[in-house]
Amino acid sequence: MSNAYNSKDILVLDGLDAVRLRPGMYIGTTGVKGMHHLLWEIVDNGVDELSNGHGNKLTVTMHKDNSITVADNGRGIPVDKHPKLKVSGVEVVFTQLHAGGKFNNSNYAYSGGLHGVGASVTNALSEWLKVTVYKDGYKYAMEFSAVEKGKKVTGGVPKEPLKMMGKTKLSGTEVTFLPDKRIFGDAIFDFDTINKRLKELAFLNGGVEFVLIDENVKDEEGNYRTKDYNFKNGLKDFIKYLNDGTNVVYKDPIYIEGKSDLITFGCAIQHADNYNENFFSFVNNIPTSEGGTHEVGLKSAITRAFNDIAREQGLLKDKEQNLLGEDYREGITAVISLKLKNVQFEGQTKTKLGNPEVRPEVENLAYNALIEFSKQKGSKNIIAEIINKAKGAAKVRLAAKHAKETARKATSADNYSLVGKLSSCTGKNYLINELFIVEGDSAGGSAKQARDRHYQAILPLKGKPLNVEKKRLNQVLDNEEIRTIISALGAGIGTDFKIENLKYNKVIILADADQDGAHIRAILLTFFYRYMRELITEGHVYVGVAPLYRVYKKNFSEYVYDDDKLEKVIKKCGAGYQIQRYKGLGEMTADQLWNTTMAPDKRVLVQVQLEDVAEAERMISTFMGDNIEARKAYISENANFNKESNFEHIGEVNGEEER
Ligand code: TTJ
Repeated sequence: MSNAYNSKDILVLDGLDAVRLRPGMYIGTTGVKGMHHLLWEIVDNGVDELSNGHGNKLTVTMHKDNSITVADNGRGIPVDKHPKLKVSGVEVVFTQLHAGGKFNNSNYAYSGGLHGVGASVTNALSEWLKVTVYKDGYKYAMEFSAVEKGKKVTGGVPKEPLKMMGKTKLSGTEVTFLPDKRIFGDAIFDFDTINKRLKELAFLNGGVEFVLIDENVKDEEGNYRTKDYNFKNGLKDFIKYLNDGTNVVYKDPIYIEGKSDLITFGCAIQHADNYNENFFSFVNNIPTSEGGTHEVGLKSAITRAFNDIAREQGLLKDKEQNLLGEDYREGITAVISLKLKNVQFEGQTKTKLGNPEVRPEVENLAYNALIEFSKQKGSKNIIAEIINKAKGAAKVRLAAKHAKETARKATSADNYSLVGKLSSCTGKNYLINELFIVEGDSAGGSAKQARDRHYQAILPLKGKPLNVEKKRLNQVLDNEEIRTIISALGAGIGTDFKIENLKYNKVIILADADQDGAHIRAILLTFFYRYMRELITEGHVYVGVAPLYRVYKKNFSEYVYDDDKLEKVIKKCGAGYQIQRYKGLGEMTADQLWNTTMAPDKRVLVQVQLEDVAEAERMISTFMGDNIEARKAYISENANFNKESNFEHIGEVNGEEER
């Protein structure tokens, strides 16, 4: 059988050639993360079908050879010939750039795909891809593969046209592909990454079941590692999950939805007895971490609706002023999931919804839905709690003004006494200066000995700094560890934070790879997130990853940073190997600390990103909440920076600057 079965496909393959030529343009990177984009493209196609009410289950199966299968029980990709292109719908979907959602727009309510590039990009960057369609009583199959011609590799070439394979009672689409090693090297799919995304999709698509099967790992009974999610109450379940471990003000989250010609959305809201504001927004199942017009619209709706409801129910008297948006948002957790056809993403990370027409649309629909909600039986208590909490927030607004004064004082120049513990660097070039915040005095001491004092400053932390989750600004500033950090960074705090005054380009947190270390890291990240957010969004915050082991013998020595990599290194070392295990930074000599964690050409730094704010928030509320068991379980499961799959966020991996 010839591979390129039909000469006119050459034209079809032109687009895929462009993808092979510049993969980064389509999937961001050619590292682990880019490889996962191949999967998200396929998954999103399946989710589109299911979320439109066709089918209710999507399964992802990780195979041993790093190939991966996505199967849904929807209607199946069209098999009939495309009128213009004269090939099957299946072939169009996998060979035409952008064909994913545009094959027949009336069949797709919303164009899917993480970046909307479609399934053909996955095909173009795979060694092979197989698709099986179960549709209208028949089973069909087709196969594509990358073909080498001399030095040139062409991706996604059909082996032969779509073939009818016989009868079936099933319905759905199944796609299996193997990412091409010529593009992605030895990158492999990561269970935790896929698990997290499928769980998020399960929350966003209530009633759809998501299953993940990992054929690489078996339990004692010989069953493959499996996760199975089905959240019948969708966004309400999402909110309950996010607020797990916090004290909520009312038990059942509010749920509203809206629909117009332009948009549909669902939204869940719940208030907790803390002072934070957490909005999580999604557009077409894609997280919009930078917010945008849908969030703005929702916030206006909440303020306007609750003020009107409060007046209507006599909770705000005529002579009392309206409460502010920030009052109603104190302690709020809200999730909004919006569906929209022509999406414009903006912002630094293209995670901000730009469509201006969305703001008034969401505002009106959400306002009406909230007024509707206030008329339902059983909403009275919830509304009373919300208004009461907002009134409390309004009262302390004045106190907060006072707190800002304190903040100014904390950053003023006469505060030298506070930086007593800081060993500053001699150089004044903030573009290269680095501040290490180090857990424990002993590690702090080693770090001071080891550092290059020209550009590396050390701030040892005694014990745990203040838990900032449950405090208002003025209380936060009473804490000495926190004041030391503020003074050292020199850029102020809260609304007075001025990134241009920052004295260090990199702020590197060095904590042990254990539960206490994870806790300290979380507290510091929470503090930065709440009071110096730009520090994180502008990419100045890093977590230094310390090695867990050294594997060595005569003429061999290698540090291991990831538990999962230990075996590999042992094999590499060979017979007669020895292992040294590091329980904490404090156990390392100054030399070792320098060579593993501080020297720019050797260390492993993970740049802290807001990419997954939902998970960060959950981490924070779990860490800071009162549920100690949940906290412990969470830390060991999720707060592990010693994982190579995380190293892709790295500003530098062993000295290599970010691509
Ligand atoms: C299109 O309109 C007619 C009925 O079927 C619609 C469709 O394309 N459905 C569809 C596509 N269901 N599932 C997919 C799909 C699933 C996976 C896993 C991967 C891809 C590329 C598409």
